[in-house]
Amino acid sequence: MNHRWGFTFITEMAQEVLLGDLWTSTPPGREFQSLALADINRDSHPDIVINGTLSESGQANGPDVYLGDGRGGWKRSSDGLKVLKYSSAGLAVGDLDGDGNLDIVAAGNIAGDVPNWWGLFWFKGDGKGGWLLVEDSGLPSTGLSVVHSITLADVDHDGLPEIIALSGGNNGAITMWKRRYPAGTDPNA
Ligand SMILES: [Ca+2]
Ligand SMILES: [Ca+2]
Ligand SMILES: [Ca+2]
Repeated sequence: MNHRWGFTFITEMAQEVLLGDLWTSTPPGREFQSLALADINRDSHPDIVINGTLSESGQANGPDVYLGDGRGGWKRSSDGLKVLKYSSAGLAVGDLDGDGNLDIVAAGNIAGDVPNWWGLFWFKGDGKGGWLLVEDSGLPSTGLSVVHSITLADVDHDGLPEIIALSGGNNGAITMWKRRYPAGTDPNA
């Protein structure tokens, strides 16, 4: 057999290299919905960020990060991210505050099992794979219909990215969130 593509399968517990026709589903009770690539820890090796890691109700959820070693090995680096009740597919990686370290903006539900209680959460990166939820980010922590997709773009060319989120469901909408104050000029900081 002449396989043109092999693949690396990354699980929660371990990474295995599977070639060819093998396929393995995610473990029972878990689901991953979205993926982004970025060099989180600035070692020039791409890293993987995943969101929508739904597991059993009542467990802490949130994005997952796997740091790549450049040789196909991956190390989990998700400390500080598991603060949500549920997470959805909404995920983007970028430097939200211009400090040079990549941040994660992820959609999730921190409030409970209620429709339209989805929000956007800024996890500030330390450039080494550590994460801290910015509690008073000003982003909505609830009130959105389920967020399927997020992207970042500096729409107004002020040097900081805006957050553009697509909500689905009955109250579907595209919303854009802009920092009111560029880095270092927030009078409330
Ligand atoms: Ca890296
Ligand atoms: Ca940053
Ligand atoms: Ca901007």
